[in-house]
Amino acid sequence: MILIMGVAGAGKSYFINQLAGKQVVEEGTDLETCTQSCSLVPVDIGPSQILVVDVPDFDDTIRADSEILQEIARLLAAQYQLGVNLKGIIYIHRITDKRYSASALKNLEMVKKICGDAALKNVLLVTSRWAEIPEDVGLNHERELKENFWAYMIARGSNMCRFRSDRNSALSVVSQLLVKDTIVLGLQRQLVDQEKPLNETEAGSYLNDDLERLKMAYQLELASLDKKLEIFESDRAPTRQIQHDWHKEQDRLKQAQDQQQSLQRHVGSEVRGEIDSAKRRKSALGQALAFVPAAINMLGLFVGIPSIATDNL
Ligand SMILES: Nc1nc2c(ncn2[C@@H]2O[C@H](COP(=O)(O)OP(=O)(O)OP(=O)(O)O)[C@@H](O)[C@H]2O)c(=O)[nH]1
Ligand SMILES: [Mg+2]
Repeated sequence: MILIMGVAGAGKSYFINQLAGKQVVEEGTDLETCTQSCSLVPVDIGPSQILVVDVPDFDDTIRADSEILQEIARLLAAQYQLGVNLKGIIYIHRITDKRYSASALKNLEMVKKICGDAALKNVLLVTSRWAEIPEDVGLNHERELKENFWAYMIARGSNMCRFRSDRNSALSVVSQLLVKDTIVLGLQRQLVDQEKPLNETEAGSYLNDDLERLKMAYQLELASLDKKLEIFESDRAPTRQIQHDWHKEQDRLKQAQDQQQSLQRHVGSEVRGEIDSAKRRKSALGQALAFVPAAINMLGLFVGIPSIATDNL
């Protein structure tokens, strides 16, 4: 199994479609988030079959980061416990991007936290869209990535390579991971071996700290609105607007609290329980896809399998 990650519009789904040689996952636009949940795509590569996961990006406009991390954590906990081999992560970045956006930084940081330093040698940092930029400008961007944003990962064994937007290039990128030893990610060790709740894993605590900062900002804003309410006590028009803002801020605070709470789940043991009960039940999906190996079949319970993709099996 291989995970494909990167910022919204980086070209994760495009890469997977090129690799599969047909449209198996939906592509979006450069700006808006398209892939909303993890999809598991089985792809034939020569004599071997691999599972490619189209991973939704963090800092998404629709779903909370905590929700996305839970989904990734469930999939990775299931894959590890089912004994499906993981070869690594492909992180895609558009070489055309002039600046490394806050979103791209967050996605990169999450890749690092999910992997842990010891697994960074199984990360491929892939630049795409070379045809859309003069070669010398691309080379400058590439140097900046290598010396700056990606230096930490490269020092710990991550490799850089270029994706030339076609099937052959996608195959050559993926084959660089396939020759590597299989890997267990830091997140998997923390969730499954150490039985930590998600908020105590590196990736979860990173998001938890973010939420803590947001909560403090909302609380400060609420306190300032309380003061304004006292000042304008007898003046109805501004009071109404302040009350409206107060409720909006209160809602945001509640959402951040709910997200923090959702990160407290013991994903590793929850998934183990689900796998055990699915084994007992011999799930409906298992019967529908009886020709798919059992472990992959089970993994399908934790994510969506695009229907066209199963033609490949
Ligand atoms: N020509 C060309 N178009 C690309 C390439 N990569 C992505 N695109 C286009 O860029 C748009 C965004 O690509 P997607 O593959 O949907 O991006 P994504 O990373 O899956 O984005 P999300 O699912 O939103 O996170 C789509 O219209 C793709 O067809 C590429 O290498 N070459
Ligand atoms: Mg996508």
